[in-house]
Amino acid sequence: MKNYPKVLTIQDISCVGQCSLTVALPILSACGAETAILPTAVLSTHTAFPKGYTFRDLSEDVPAIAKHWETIGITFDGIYTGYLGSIQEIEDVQHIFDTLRKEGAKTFVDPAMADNGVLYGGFDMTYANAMKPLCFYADVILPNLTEACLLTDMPYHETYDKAYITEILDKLKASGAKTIILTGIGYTPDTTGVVVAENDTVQHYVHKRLSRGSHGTGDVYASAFVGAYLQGFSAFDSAKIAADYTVKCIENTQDDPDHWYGVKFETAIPELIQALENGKFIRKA
Ligand code: PXL
Repeated sequence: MKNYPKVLTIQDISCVGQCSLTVALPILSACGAETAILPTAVLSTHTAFPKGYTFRDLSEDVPAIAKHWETIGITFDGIYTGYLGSIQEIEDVQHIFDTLRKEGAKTFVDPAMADNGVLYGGFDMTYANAMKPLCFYADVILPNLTEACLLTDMPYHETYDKAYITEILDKLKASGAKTIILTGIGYTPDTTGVVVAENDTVQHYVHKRLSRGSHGTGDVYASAFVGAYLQGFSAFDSAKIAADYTVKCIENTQDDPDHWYGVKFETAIPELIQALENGKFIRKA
């Protein structure tokens, strides 16, 4: 791989469950990036496991860690945020974008807070509203449909048409969103896909929809997207590479009912690396 970007990812450590940092770190490494982590919380499992999970809030540590890096001049080519545990952390991340990015660095926000019309355990509308300014500040956002509805105060619908998606995109742009990667969008029962809105263009990458809904696929998707993007692929090509990889991860998991909590993303890493290698010639940088 051509580039060796230095990326900071800010999200929780769910010790068991194949999401957030345990997914982002290996995928970004596979994409050839040097990766630094800033954990927002430590949980025994992600919040979809049966109740009883532990939650250690690291909101106090986040600014202290960032301050240390700032004083010794550590900066990044990309900063990518996922699940943030508190409103305080959402606010602090904006400051971290300002202080720890290299010139020309890109910021990516996956507003990981909801899916299928429901907020994740522990989050409420105050949290969802606090996510808005961060999303409208970032260079690239990667919401699913539920999160996009929360960011735009639109009602969530399970079935919809193009006009509904266009209205959501327009509202996001009017609020200041720049590149929008809207995941899980399909207009027929057996397809889904990614809508990429950038400048004045809107493109839709359509792919097959697998019947099994899977936890952690948003994190797998966002990590592969950021990894490809920092290798110099366009937003649309990164969206495609990440989508094909995520589909493969679900395929490799779907016949195992015991593996309900995440996807076997490790098994498809060779295909992800191959896609990055094969696509070298279409890179913009
Ligand atoms: O994959 C998103 C995610 C990340 N982190 C934690 C979660 C979830 C989704 O449920 O609970 C702690």
